[in-house]
Amino acid sequence: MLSRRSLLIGGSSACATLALPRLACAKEVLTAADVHIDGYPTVEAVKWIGRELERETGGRLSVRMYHAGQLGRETDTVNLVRFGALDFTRVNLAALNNAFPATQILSLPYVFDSTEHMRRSVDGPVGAEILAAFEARGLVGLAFYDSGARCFFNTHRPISEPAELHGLKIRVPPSDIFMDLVRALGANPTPLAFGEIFSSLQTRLIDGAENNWRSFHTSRHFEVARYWAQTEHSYSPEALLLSRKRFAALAPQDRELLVDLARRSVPYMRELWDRTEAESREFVIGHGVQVSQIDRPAFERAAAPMLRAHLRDPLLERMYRAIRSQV
Ligand code: GTR
Repeated sequence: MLSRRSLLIGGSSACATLALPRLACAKEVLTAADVHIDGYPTVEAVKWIGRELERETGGRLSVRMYHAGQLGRETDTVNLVRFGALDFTRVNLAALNNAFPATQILSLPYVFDSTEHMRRSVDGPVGAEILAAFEARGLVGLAFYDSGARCFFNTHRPISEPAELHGLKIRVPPSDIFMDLVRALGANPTPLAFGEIFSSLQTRLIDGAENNWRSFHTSRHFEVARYWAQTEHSYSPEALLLSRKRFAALAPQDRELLVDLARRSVPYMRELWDRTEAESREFVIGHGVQVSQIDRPAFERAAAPMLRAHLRDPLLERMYRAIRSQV
């Protein structure tokens, strides 16, 4: 893992340090972090932005991607970006739920009926309002990316109804929403960083976790947890965030370019997502993972009280109504 100090040094541009006129500064490398491995659709989308940026600026601006969690946990990378030690981070909204309450609406259970429904919502006014909310705390919200439908997987048994989750220790991301949901379903939530899931499954510290097909495959969790339940309880999307400090230091035309490229990276990412999500599903099933269909109304009923409790917040309630009107 790189030290924060080396990042700070690497991240500060010669232009800023030497107060040289911008045009005299040859090259600026923007740094980016992602917990996923190279080739994962979110990593590829940010690399695409980097390539386009380099092309459009004749090599003056580019992006260096630190993938596979090289810069640590998602919550740590968010802070690095807020303080300007790192330029971009791509994290799931789960890592932002506690610090940015507006994000909770996109992570709550059974808010979306399908991928298309989630995409419509993040592409519309609700998505725009949430991206704007990042400004208040040193961030620029650039884009939402897909993260599929999150489902439970475990090392013990097939699950088709909530009662079968009772007593299992289930890893959750660092979000009160996910803690509450897993508790509501009768399991024991255990918050852990993404990078710790594989070994925690192996050592039996946890019995399972929940995530999408692509991440289940590429993080190799399927090699240890052999039971997958198609719960689709959350579509919690990914966010691409940029440091507000870095954004402010860019020339106006570079800012515009970056915002435009982030917007255009979304269809690129979605295309990649659709293809690789299906590939991953086939791959893990081909490698012996047992998939159970679930009693969806039973899961929705079990999650309903915690959903209602969170919707007591007027902001979330308003957004929920807007999202549900777009089914
Ligand atoms: C994945 C997401 C990651 C990370 C992970 C987790 O779906 O892409 O950014 O948040 O879930 O559960 O920690």
